[in-house]
Amino acid sequence: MNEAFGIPKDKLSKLEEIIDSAGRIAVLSHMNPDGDAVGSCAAVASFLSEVRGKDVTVVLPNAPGAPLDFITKRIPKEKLLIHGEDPEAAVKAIGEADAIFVLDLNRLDRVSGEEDALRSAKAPKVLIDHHLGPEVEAFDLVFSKAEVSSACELIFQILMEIVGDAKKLPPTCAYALMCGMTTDSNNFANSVFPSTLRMASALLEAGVDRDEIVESVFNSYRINRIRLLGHMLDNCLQTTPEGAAWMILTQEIKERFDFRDGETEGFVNIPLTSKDIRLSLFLTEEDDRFRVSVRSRKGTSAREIASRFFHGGGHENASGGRLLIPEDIPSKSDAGAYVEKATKECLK
Ligand SMILES: [Mn+2]
Repeated sequence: MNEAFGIPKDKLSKLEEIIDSAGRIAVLSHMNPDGDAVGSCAAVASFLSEVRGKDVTVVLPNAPGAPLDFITKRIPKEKLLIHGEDPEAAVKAIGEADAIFVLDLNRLDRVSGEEDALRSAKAPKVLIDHHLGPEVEAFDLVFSKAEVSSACELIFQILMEIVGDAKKLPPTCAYALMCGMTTDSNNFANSVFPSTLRMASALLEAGVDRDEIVESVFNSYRINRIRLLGHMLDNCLQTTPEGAAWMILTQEIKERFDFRDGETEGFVNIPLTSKDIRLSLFLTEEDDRFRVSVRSRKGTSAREIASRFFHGGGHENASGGRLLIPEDIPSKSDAGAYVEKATKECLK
C-alpha cells in the first residue's frame, strides 16, 4: 500500500523530524467536535503515544456530545482537556507542547477559545485537514486534501506511508480512524472515494469491528431524539418552491425535549431525501446566535450559501456557519425570513 496515496515524500520526512524532536505533543480539533474531529484526535494520539512513545494531550474547545462517548472513551481521561471546562490547563498544554497537531479544520479560529494560545505557541504546527481553503500560513507543515471522505482518511493515508500496513496500527488508532470516516461519510452515503473503500477494507482486515461502530453512531440515541425529530418535521420544516428546506431548533423546543448536544446529528440530511429539495439548512439557537448546518445535492452549493450568508464554509455539499444578532438580523424571530431570503438568492 506504500506510496499509493500520493503523500509527498518531503512532507513525510518533515513530519518525521517534527515527531522525532518532540517529547510532549498537543492534538487539537474544532469547536463542537464531531465524529471525525474526535476520531482524528484519538487516532493521532494513539499512534503518537503507543507507537512513538510520546506524551500526548488532546485539547478540544468543548466536550463532544454523549453519542460520541464510544470514541471519546478511547482517549485516556487525564490526556483529554476541554478548554471550556478548564481553560488554564488547556492553554498550558498548548504552550508546553514541543509539537502541535491540528486536525479536521481549515482556519485557526475554528478552535475557538484556544485560538490565541495556538497562534502564539512556539512549537511547530502540523495541519491535517480535508476542508477547502486551509489557513496555510499559520502552519509549519500542511497536509490538505479535499478528495477524501474525512480527516481520518487523510490521517490513514499518512500513517500508511509511515507504517506500511493497517495491521501495524494500534487497535484504538484503527478503530478511531474507521469511526471518523464512517461519521463524516454518513455511513458511506457521501464523499466516498475509491481510497475511502480501500481504507475501510484495510481496517476491516486489521480487525476493526465496524458493526460496533455503526451501532454506536446510528442506533444509540435516547427516545427523546426520535420525538424531537418528529416534532421538528411536523411543526418546523419550511420549504420553498425553488427546492430549499430549513428547520429552526429554538431554545423553547430544546427545553421541551430536554435536548442534549449531538442529538440533532443527521437532521439536516432528512429533507434531501425528498426529490423536491436540493438545499437543506438546520439552525440551532444558541445564547446570542444560531448555529447553521447546510447540506446540498450535487449541482447546488452548500458552501456558497454558508460563506455568503452565514460567515461559514466547509465542503461543496456539506457546510456550516452561524447567524449573528444583531449583525445579520435584529432579533431571533427574524431568522426564518433571513434564511428564506438567502435561499432565494442562492437558488436563482
Ligand atoms: Mn471532517
